[in-house]
Amino acid sequence: MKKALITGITGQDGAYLSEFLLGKGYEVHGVVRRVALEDSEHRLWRIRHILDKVILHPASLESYASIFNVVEKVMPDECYHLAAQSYVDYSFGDEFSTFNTNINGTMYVISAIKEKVPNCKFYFAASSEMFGLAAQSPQNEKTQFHPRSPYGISKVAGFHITQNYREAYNIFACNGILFNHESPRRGFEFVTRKITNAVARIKLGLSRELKLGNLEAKRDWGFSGDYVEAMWLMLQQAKPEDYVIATGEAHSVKDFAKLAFSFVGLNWEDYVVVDETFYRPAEVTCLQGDYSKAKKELGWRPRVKFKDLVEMMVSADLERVKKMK
Ligand code: G4F
Repeated sequence: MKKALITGITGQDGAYLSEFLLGKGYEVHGVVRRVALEDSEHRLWRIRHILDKVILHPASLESYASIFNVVEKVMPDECYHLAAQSYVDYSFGDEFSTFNTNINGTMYVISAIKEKVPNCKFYFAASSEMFGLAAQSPQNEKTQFHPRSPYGISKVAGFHITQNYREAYNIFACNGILFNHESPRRGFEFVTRKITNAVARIKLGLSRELKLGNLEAKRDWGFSGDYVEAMWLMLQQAKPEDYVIATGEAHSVKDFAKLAFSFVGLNWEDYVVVDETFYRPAEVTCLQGDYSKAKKELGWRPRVKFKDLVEMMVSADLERVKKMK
């Protein structure tokens, strides 16, 4: 039985990836913070339904020793390094901890792999935020990086660390350059979930308005459940490489809000208020991915369309908020 180690197993992607790997017959291990184990009700909700099937290990991305111990104990065949401070806006407020978690944390994981289990395949969750103010659209694996946030910079560093371990130490290490990917398991701080949660609350009479920042920003939004398959496919190839994973379509925040409100029969303009406190010091105005390499080499393609993704998230939030009422 193959063993997979997932950092960030309690997050959106970690939960979908765990389900996917369990379905493939893997023994799934996850790195979690000790506080998560102590507060499982709140912090383990995304993997509650599979808690009896996965093996959790307390460790912190801030401690090399703790990561090393987990790697030594598990000796994984594949390692998916998903854990990060992943909210772009926070990264402007706390660059130091973003760099510490995202850059040093990546170093700790890949370095422990090199020391203890060098044949383990390694996946790094790189990001379309690395493209930032991109000189070309759509962006592919050859597009130059121009990050616009401490988060984006930290992911560029992680990308190069991953490439360097591949070139210097022959580690089977891949970068997945994933564009925005969402689901009903998305955190509430991200714009898609913020919108669908607000739509549900407004529809059910619990709220009256939704404050948003830049409505014109465009993103290439896909479904997280589709994207975890691409992570796995990268590690099944003959050679380690880097891949863009996206839908190829860009939509604005306004488009998302308009569609989400329309699903419950409401007009977005009656509820959305622009609040400049949600603007970022440096914005990424448009991201759109070209996933043709992944399509050709991995045989991967996105399944869930934009409209279906918005509907899936609104429906899930309506159900959830109804139960809480
Ligand atoms: O949902 P967001 O916060 O996601 P963002 O910044 O694109 O980052 C996400 O995707 C990346 C992949 O490219 C990941 F690497 C990263 O970890 C994260 O998952 O914001 C999307 C857009 C931005 O342009 C933002 O300015 O929505 C705009 N926006 C407008 N109003 C807002 C809001 N974003 C948030 N979070 N909240 C608002 O009220």
